[in-house]
Amino acid sequence: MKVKITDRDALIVVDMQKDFMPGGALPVPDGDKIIPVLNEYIKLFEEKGLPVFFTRDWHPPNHISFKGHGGIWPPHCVQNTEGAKFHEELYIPKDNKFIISKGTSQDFDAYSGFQGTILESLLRERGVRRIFVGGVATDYCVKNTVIGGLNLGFEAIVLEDAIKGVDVNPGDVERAIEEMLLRGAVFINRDDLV
Ligand code: VGL
Ligand code: ZN
Repeated sequence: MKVKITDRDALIVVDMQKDFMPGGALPVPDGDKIIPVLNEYIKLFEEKGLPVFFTRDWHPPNHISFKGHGGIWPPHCVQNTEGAKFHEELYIPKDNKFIISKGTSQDFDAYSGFQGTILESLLRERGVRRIFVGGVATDYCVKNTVIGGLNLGFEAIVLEDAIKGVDVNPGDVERAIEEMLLRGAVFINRDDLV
């Protein structure tokens, strides 16, 4: 399938932080392997003058999603720590990029980049109608960001070659993909973009 990028499009790069990469606190297996192709998408959007949004998990130290504080996850992406930084190979444009922090309050978690953030208003201000989404994890923050966007009326295109999941329960990634498809997301690869 061929998809043409227009000036109503934006790219959302989900949670490409050290803690979600191999060696991090909550690693997504092979999470770093998608960086080269993600960078290609990022540069393509940059060349076309289109906005690129980078979401990041940005939790306080006693966050509700952490084990011992009501949640299931090991502590990860704690504000201002090394693990919360973006992977150093991730390409971040100088201009027309936005960092969206989520899960920033102790008592509130957010798997979607739209939850408790200004992402929607930033997209609407720019006339964005369609979001292209890549990053990690397919079965958590990517899925919820895609569905969150669809629920708000955006079209959503998932970058199939630039996502990775965790599969805490085997089949989670497959089910996440199925759910995104059922809700109307379209899946493409780098070669589909013109
Ligand atoms: C995520 C688990 C906990 C994600 C964030 O980015 O997919 N997963 N917090
Ligand atoms: Zn988190």
